[in-house]
Amino acid sequence: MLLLKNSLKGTAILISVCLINFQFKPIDPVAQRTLKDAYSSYFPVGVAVAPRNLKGPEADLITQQFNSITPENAMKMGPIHPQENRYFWDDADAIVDFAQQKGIRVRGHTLCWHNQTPRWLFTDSTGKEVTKEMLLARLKRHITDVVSRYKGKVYAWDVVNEAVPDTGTSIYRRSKFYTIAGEEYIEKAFQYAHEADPKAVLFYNDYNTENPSKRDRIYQLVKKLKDKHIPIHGVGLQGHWSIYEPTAQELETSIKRFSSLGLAVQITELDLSVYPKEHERRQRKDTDKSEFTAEMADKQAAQYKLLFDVFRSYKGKITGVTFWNVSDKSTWLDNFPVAGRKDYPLLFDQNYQPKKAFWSVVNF
Ligand code: HXH
Repeated sequence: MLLLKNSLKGTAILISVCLINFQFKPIDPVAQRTLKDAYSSYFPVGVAVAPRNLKGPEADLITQQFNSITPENAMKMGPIHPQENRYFWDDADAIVDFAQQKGIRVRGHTLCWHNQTPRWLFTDSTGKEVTKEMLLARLKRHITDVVSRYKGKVYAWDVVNEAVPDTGTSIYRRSKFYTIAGEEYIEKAFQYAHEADPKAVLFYNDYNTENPSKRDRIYQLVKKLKDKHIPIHGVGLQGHWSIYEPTAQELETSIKRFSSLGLAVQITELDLSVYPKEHERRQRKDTDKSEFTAEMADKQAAQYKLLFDVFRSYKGKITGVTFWNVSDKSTWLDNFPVAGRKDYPLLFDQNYQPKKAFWSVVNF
């Protein structure tokens, strides 16, 4: 009897010791580090997703590591508004519902972009190009419907995407929006979005923002909007960079320049290609290798570290960093710009495991 009593007592003590350990002992802080925890006092860390990422191992990785998500394609005009009188909400709804269930914020992408636009947008029922008035009326209806549906659920929007050309001296890309409506379409897009959700944080978003000429023309565009009191709150640097670029100085120049206008800066589409950046689509050549070497892993870790060191040093000015896809298993850079070539631009490998670059980002 005494023996039984003692062994029960022993078990009780053992259980309480385990509980205390479970509750209070920090279990290897390094192995436990996640992106969202490491950066919790700096900015939300986000990821671009498709509905298929919201099940299985990718869903677990997303909820473990990220506290913001962005639909990679589901909220673009083509997918969400395929015909003038028909919206396709399923994919965007699924992503927003997932985020709400998991307590993750949503960054919307994108309301007005010259690519992935639906065919109906620029033509009338007789096949003729629409007038400026018609284009702006359609843009207003599109933006109002989309922003209203997710009002209070999407905290920030890329309102206008990639309106500045890469080369030349012009501020405005000669897109159909521009040739039909002139530069006013940009102001209008921000006004429509602000009217639909006055609390949403509104961004102009672009790539190649470290190119001095393009940086300067983007600056002029957003400055003009600010001077006219157009409701714009931030600039998105897409961050489609590589293991070779940008330098810390180039990045800092962009952050300082845009935040000098009182605008928030977010890195909205981060990935570091392991190949030198190319600016034309092309076929794969025999000399194009598709492997992820140890040298690439080291260089990528060093470049990610350099960039996040800069991001942290602009605490308060940088208000978000979003990765463009979940893991190297599949990314938009597979086959782009080189057909048939795989890329390895993210922090998690093809088996969803953290890469060397992951540790260089969370250990600081
Ligand atoms: C982004 N564009 C978009 O914002 C995002 O919505 C999309 O999911 C992925 C990337 C980046 C981009 C812009 C221009 C561009 C390529 C990518 O043009 C090129 C065309 C050929 C070769 C190089 C660039």
